[in-house]
Amino acid sequence: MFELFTLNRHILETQRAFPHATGSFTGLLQYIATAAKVVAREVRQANLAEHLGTSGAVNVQGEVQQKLDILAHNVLAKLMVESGYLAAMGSEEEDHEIITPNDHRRGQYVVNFDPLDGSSNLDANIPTGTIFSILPRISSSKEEPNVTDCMQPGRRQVAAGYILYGSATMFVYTTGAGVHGFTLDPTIGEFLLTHPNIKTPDYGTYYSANLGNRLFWSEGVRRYLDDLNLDDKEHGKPFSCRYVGSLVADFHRNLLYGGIYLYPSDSKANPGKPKPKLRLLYEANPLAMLVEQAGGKASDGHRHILDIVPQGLHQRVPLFIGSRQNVEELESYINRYERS
Ligand code: AHM
Ligand code: MG
Repeated sequence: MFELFTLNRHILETQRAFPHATGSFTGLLQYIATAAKVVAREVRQANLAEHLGTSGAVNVQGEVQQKLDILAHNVLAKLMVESGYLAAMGSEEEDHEIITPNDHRRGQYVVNFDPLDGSSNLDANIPTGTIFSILPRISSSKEEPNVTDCMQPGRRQVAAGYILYGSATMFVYTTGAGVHGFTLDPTIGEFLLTHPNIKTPDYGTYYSANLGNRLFWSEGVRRYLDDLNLDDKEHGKPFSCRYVGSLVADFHRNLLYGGIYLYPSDSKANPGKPKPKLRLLYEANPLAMLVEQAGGKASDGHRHILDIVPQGLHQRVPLFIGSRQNVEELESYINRYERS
């Protein structure tokens, strides 16, 4: 008989190691896990329940919102507010920070999240994900929580994780003591530990990038990509390219198999003015904490992602993330061909 190690048990046992833990953090993670099960159910039934397609609205990023983007945001936001453990949150789907209303109990934590990443893939039945970052509240409990609570460098995260809605639903998280993955057993409605203490290979031979943007990348990134495509068997080259276009799915695959995910700045929409796409607070930071905990690295080409001081709730950053040696090799190309 295999050991029935549920996510709830894992969270509780991890937190028991901290003698001063109040249970708030444990409670918050449990609420997120419950919300994830609801979102997973909705994603699975979307085709039948007519939840696919666009909502007709556009979010602050200028992106068309899918019906499920809004549904996932509402489920997560409602449950986290009701938990009583949260002071404020930042969501990809809301222009401004969301403050827990003062008729609710306000807690000591802040969550930044992307409710349903990769949602433009939904109609084609391709995996999507939820990404979350948990920070300590910095405003005092006597003052109103505010946007500065959400805008903290990634190094201050106390936990981070994602839920992957793939062929199975997985919950992968870290509280700074390794990365642990759980698979939802739909017959009992529990996440079960299937991937304890995930370590990412130090070097991998896969890369994930939208190669359609290649012409609009900087010289350093282009030369790095050319290097990966060389005939050099000793270093596992040419690498294999695997790109789903859903960050959680691409990241998860590389975390397990090793390699690098790249989303550099590109000048496709703004000739001469390269711009990044992915968001720092609820895409790059949580995945950076996870990858570092698994032994990998996350960089914007010059700096550790986790050291960046946020300038805005929806700030975008170039993202190079994955196996440590691969990311460092990319950085050496950027240093050689570009000035910061
Ligand atoms: P989203 O948060 O609006 O879904 O956008 C983020 C997504 C990532 O999941 C994915 O890696 C990337 O955007 C794909 O971008 P592109 O279509 O340019 O390859
Ligand atoms: Mg996203």
